[in-house]
Order: sequence, then structure tokens, then C-alpha cells
Amino acid sequence: MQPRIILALLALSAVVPSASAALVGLDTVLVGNPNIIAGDDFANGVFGTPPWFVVSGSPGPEVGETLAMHNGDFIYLGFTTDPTHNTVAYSLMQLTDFPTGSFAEMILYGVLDESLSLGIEPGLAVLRDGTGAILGSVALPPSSEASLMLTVVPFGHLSASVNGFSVYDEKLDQDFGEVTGLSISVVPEPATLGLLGLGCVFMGVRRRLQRTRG
Ligand SMILES: [Ca+2]
Repeated sequence: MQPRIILALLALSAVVPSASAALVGLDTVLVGNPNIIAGDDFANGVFGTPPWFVVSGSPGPEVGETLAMHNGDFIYLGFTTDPTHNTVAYSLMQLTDFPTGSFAEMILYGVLDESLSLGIEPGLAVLRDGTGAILGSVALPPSSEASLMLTVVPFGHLSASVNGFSVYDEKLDQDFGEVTGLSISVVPEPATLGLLGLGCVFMGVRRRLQRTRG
């Protein structure tokens, strides 16, 4: 990860509220093309394999095949992409214990400085682009478990679903290059804070850095 990105992540950590009590068990997380690029089944008892970057909070421990995510925990996984192979990116995040009042968000970051955020709270899933604009949403039946899927074809199709309920399934209006990173966050109440999107904050920091770099 580039030093500037690390600095951006550290800067973000200053604005994320500190951890509180609620826990979400996080199961398998994968990104693939469709060969697995990065992922973790959280089964080895060692957080950081592959190297997640802890932006805020204190995720863990890994127990069994789940990672405990507390309110305010935000972890980031960046990876090198290969434009000749990363034609499709799919991602999967499974929440095994997702109590009322929780909010969780999975964000894919693209090489074109774009992002896609799939956020859920019990009963509702919302997909947003990097500007925070809502691309789609769906009401969900009550469930303490959630399986989030985001599949992106660069310059093509985007599909997002939670527990099999479609949030979005059509061509993207805006280009989204190869996926360069994935973040997972669980944020405290009020849930509306989460729906505004930590990803938007993150992307704002990235954009400022891009401009600085450019
Ligand atoms: Ca692990």
C-alpha cells in the first residue's frame, strides 16, 4: 500500500467513532476475477492474513471461522490488480450475527478512483456510488444473518444483492476500472450515519490525495 494511502487511512481513523459494545461476526470475505485475488475465511486465528489494514477500532479475535467486528471497526484490504486478468470482480461478505441497530458496509475501490458501497442495516440494503448517490436499495425480511455480494465488470455490468435480494442489476452509468481494494466496516448507531457512508469520507480523502499527486 502506498504511504499516502496509509496516511489517508490514518486520517480517517480520527473521524471514526470509537468502538462500542455491539458485535458482528464476519465470515468469509472474497474478491476474485473469478480466481480469488484476496480473501479471508477467518479460520486461522490470525487477523492480518491476508494483510488487512486496520483503519479504526479493534477487530478480532478470530474465533472458529468468524472475525468479531465491533462498532467502529473499519478494515481495509488493498491488492495489486492485473488489467489483463481482472476483468470481473466479485466480492462476498457474510455476516453471521447481525443484531438490530447494527450497520455494516462493504466497499469496492476501483482504479479509476471510483467506489461502490453496499451498506446494510437489518431490514434495508443500500448501494451507493463514490459520490454518495444511491444507485439502488431494497427492503429485506428480518434476519440476523446477511450475505452481501457485489459483482463488477469494469466498464460494464454491476450486480449487488443481499441474501439473494437484488439491490442493483444493470449496466453501470459510470466507468469502474479494475478493483484495487476492499473495505469492511461496522459503524455505531445512528444507522443513518452509516448510510451516509464511511466510504464517502474515505473516497474524499483519496480524491484529495489524487489531486495532490496529479
Ligand atoms: Ca485470518
